[in-house]
Amino acid sequence: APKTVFAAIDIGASSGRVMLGRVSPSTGVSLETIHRFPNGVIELDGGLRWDFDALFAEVLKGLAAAASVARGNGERVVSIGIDTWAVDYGLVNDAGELTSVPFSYRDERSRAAVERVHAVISPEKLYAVTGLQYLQFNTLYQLAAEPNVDGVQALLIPDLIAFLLTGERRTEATNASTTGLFDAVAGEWAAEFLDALSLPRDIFPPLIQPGETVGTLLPSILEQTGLPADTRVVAVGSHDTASAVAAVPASQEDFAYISSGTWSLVGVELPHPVLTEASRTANFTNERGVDGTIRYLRNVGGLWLLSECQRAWAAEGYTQALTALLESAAALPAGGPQINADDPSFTAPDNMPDRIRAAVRNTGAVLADRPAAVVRCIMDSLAAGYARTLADAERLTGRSTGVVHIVGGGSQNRLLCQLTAEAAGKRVVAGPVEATALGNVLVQARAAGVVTGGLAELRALAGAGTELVRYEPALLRDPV
Ligand code: LFR
Repeated sequence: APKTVFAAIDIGASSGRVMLGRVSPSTGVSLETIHRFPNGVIELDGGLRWDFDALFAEVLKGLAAAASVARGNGERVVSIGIDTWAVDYGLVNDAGELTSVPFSYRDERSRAAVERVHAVISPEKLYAVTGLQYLQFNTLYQLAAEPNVDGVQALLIPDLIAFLLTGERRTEATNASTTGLFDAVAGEWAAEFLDALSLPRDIFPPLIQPGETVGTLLPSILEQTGLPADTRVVAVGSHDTASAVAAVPASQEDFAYISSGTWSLVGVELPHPVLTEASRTANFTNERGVDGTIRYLRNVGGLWLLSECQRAWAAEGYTQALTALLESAAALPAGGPQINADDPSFTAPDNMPDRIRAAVRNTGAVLADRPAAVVRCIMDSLAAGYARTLADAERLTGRSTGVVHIVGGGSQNRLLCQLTAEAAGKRVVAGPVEATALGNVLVQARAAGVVTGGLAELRALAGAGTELVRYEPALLRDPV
């Protein structure tokens, strides 16, 4: 029989890719990137949106390439898993057509809707049921900003891709938990809130859990991709952070994690939500993880600050490679100026170096007008934000953490990892960089029966194929 492979569609805010994952219960997972494509917010019709048609075309291109690579190897793609960022959705009518181009959470339109929602449901009540951190772009505020939701359903971005591939409408549960309309304890839609906001009860399709089958591919998709007729779309942790946390290679129970990419998601895994008022005021979230776990975390600013600076500098003709820039930043002395990386004023794109300099000025300090100084400020600020959030997580859960795992793009940033270990006073274990795709593939592999076990087993496999790098809190630099 042909060997089994899994296709992972993993789309982030700055790029997407289609990968093939090969899974062995003894040696772990190997990932092959088949197709990589850029992503980013675009300005269209007076809003910041995602170029969804272009993204879907790239997905099909990637799946076709994956089918042909697998065929060439005598392998069979048994399933496809999809993950992207959370919160955002496309509105689909009865005919199955998108009625508009999906908005990005970076668009400002939801801000005005926040007060309207809170006038109907208090923030305290919202938190007591959903356990979701307040972010101005949570799905419920975006929906409240829609002029009309009659006769349409909201499909979260990964669910929208799954729908276009299979014709089946589902809402995957880990991502549903970021809508602000999901009951964290019951694991069901919060019908009372849908009613209170005059949203149809079926504004979202029914829930599906990671590991369950969404459906098989539509004939037109089979034709365009050349995938075998029995290829299934399997629900994974479709919220990218849920997939990433599922692949944190923790071997001890008292671990914390930082999924560090465009955003930094900093927290711990819990069996039950924490819905206390202290948790709400600290703005910790109780998002759902794979296998019904709770991702108890907080959004901390992320490498978006850096990528936006790089974009601004490139536009000015300054194109020093990131590694060199980070080295210059690492050579600067500790104790420099910091910003609050979480400030919503950094959410929108453009002019990032200027905005960071202005934020430093507001603290009464001065930031040198040099890219290395700006980069150092970003790294110091992120590390401080991570440390603060880790300490808050310990306080709010009453659990102490023995090790901090950093996964995602930020795990390759040695300056950030070292500064984090120092600021948190804890050992940091960095890697894998591809945790999200690994989590995606591993949940598919378990659904196919190729691997068995719970998250601990999946985590051991996630760590097996990667070299993890340790950073100790004591300065490793030469003593003076
Ligand atoms: C990370 C992420 C975060 C979510 C943010 C917006 O990629 O999914 O978890 O808060 O994007 O959707």
